[in-house]
Amino acid sequence: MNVYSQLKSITEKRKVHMTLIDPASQDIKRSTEIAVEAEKAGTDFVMIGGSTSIDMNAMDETIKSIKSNTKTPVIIFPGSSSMISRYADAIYFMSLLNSRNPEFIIGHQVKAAPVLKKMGVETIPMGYLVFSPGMTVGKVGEANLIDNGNPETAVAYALAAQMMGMKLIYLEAGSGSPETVNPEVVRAVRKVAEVPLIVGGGIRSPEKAALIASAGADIVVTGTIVEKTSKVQEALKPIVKAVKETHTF
Ligand code: 1GP
Repeated sequence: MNVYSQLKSITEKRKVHMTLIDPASQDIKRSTEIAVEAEKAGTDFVMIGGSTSIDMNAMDETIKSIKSNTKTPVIIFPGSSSMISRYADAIYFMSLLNSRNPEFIIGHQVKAAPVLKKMGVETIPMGYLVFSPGMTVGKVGEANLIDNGNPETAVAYALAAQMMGMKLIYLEAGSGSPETVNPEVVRAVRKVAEVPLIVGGGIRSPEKAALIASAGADIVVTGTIVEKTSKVQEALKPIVKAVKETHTF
């Protein structure tokens, strides 16, 4: 079963937790330790990537190390066309739909596509939407930030992503954001989404994770929380539990 089918079949039964590890934030040894601890905490998938571009060799070495120490599927969350690796289980073939710069909508994708085809890595088409405050990804990705209190704009973008054939929709407040995507925005997008909905940015407690999941996120991503603690498993376990036990209502 490919990663997308695996993801779809889990989201049909329950909510999914993903751990984001940014290889630009620490060395390979530490990134691997975080993945090992996150697996013990019950995370479903590991995402590797971020807004700071790193080269293919660093991606390869990080993913090889994580793959040889864990069984959790690894999905690349690329910030640029160089952030690819044959060792990953899949890559989000993502488009930052609300960027002002076509490079982030289609440019990097055109550069990466022939390389990915040769590698044979599974590509999952994903519409990526950045909300205020947007943090680093909002600046680097030159996003026209979507107002976090404006469900109409978010819904219009999500519908457009879906009509373009994207298989996932990601609502992003920005890594380390002081606030999450507004649960009302999540709820409104969930109503029209026919594909799994990912939400991330600023989720650092089980309560916030449950709030976002109950509003309609199928997949909840946390990143900063595991990079800021020496007790990854302890910090992550209650968040993973909250996500997996929450239902949309
Ligand atoms: C960022 O959505 C992810 O792309 C995770 O955000 O680092 O705030 O958990 P945090």
